[in-house]
Amino acid sequence: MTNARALHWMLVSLLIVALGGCATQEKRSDTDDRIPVTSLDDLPRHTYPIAGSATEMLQSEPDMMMLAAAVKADIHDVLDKYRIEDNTTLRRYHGVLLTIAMIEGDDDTALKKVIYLRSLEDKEAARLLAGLLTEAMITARREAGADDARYQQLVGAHLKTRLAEMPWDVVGDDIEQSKGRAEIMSRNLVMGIVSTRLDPVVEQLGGEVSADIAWQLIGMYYSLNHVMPLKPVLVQTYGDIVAAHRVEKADIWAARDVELPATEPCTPVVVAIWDSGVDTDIFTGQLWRNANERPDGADDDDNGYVDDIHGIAYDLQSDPTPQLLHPLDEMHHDAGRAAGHMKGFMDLQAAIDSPEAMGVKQALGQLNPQDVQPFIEDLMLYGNYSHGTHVAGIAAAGNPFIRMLVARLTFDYRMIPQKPTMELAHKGAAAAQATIDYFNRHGVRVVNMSWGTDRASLEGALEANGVKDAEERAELARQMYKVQRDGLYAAMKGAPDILFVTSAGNSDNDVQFDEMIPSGFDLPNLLVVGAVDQAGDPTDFTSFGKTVEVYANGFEVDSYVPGGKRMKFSGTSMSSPNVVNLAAKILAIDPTLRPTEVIELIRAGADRRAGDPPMLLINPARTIELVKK
Ligand SMILES: [Ca+2]
Ligand SMILES: [Ca+2]
Repeated sequence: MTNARALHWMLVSLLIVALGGCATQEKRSDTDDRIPVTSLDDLPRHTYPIAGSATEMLQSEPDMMMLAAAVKADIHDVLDKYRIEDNTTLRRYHGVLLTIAMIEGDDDTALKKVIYLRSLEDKEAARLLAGLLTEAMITARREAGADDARYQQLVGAHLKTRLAEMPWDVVGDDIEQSKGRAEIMSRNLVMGIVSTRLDPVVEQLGGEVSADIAWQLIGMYYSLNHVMPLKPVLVQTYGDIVAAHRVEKADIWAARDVELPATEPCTPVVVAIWDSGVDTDIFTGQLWRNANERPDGADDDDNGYVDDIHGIAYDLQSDPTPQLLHPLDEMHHDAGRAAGHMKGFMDLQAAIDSPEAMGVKQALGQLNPQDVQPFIEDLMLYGNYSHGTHVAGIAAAGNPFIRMLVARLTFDYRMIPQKPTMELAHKGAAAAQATIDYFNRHGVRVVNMSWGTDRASLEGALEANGVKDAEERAELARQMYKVQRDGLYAAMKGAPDILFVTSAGNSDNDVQFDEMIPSGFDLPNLLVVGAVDQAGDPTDFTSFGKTVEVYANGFEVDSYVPGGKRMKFSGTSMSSPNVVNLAAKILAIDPTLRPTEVIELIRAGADRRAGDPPMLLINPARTIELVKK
């Protein structure tokens, strides 16, 4: 499916260095006559002129101040005119206003925004941590002035005081990630992203960019000039706090885990790993096998797929290919290096001082702007290459009765993604239908879908490919999205005997407001899964919304990467296959159950996590007990 995104969160946090901050609807009077907004698509598109290249713009204070003023005026306009019933979107708008207030030195507005942003946070850890750095920076510059030699030390001291008061079991994961993010902050990295990702786009667009890009520029400007100079003191402060509090959180999952002994009287269950591809060599004995196909370069069973012995694959253009694992021939450097960097990034996020974490810090330190594109693309390509295998390992653990059928779809790893077209949208929808038809023909009972797409990313990809008119981009994206959404929805609905399990996504957003598919679908044979950590606490990245029914472990989950080594990945991509793992075991014990009955057993066995927000955490041991009754 073209423009689908692997739900990988590592790169998102890499790129978004500064557009942080968060905020609740400012109280209005009861006679609110603003236009209600229930979807991101209902909001107006603003555009902004860019003088010269994005690189030049970022280095010109007067130009950036003008851009910030124009963006601020438009956001105020939107907030006056529309009643936005989505905290994530409100957080984005007010977060940009906070950044602009900081750039403008408007401390009073910035402090008000911090308080407001906290009230918009749905997650406890985020509510506690939102705006702490901003407050520390403002307090420090009121005491000493930002140019004073004492300023940096004062920021560190104020931040440390505030962090020390926080309950570590609630905010620990987030602070460890803050340390990791501080460590990878680099001017060259940001400037490299600007020159390879934004400069060509701005040129193609003729100097008129969307609010999306304008906001990115403002965030980068703030990061470069206000946050990055604090890097040493931030690394030190977060590091001290982590070192002082570090206790491994209790792991609640081992006690809930179930292993099916090979001797049990169970039935083999066909489970599809619909993902970026799988290294099948790792899973001997746990693979589905097409008895009518041989590895001879021919389509022996005449079903339209050459050599589909363990499954099928589609490339980026949604054309069939026999390669069940994403090829690596487009790597700029060798794959081993990218694998090391991937592990290094994951370790940095977890505040683990491994040799790989050291390696990635060194590599980033030496990175010139022209090296940024190959560096990031190799990492993204390795991410796509390894994603499906990692997911498969989680789905298959402890189950000798699983028979995995691989269905590969392809995600773009390039900084400027393939241009979306109507033709590709139709091909993607047809490939989705053909894939689900294949599942139906071969007795698939459960499908893992750790991916998703949305309308806004199509709009962004059109802008990245130089489609100039904002309204035209919006309309084209709407049409292509409709083709993909309707196609996928119809195909899933048409397979009511298959249980589909999908990840909520890693954007900390409401999946329906943002029109995410498939996680925004409401179907009786679909289960949407969010991510918690090893202790069952919500992760800062997990998306939510009323279609998200259960939560499972999606934080630093250990599984295979191609070749058979193991690595810890985080994301709702990892929580979804934990639920598939359970569903496959349920069906191995009782193959007569229908998808809705499997969902009901998963829900009935789950633990209700009290607190804010309340969540259902899967409990495989209890659910399996219920099945055996
Ligand atoms: Ca075939
Ligand atoms: Ca063949």
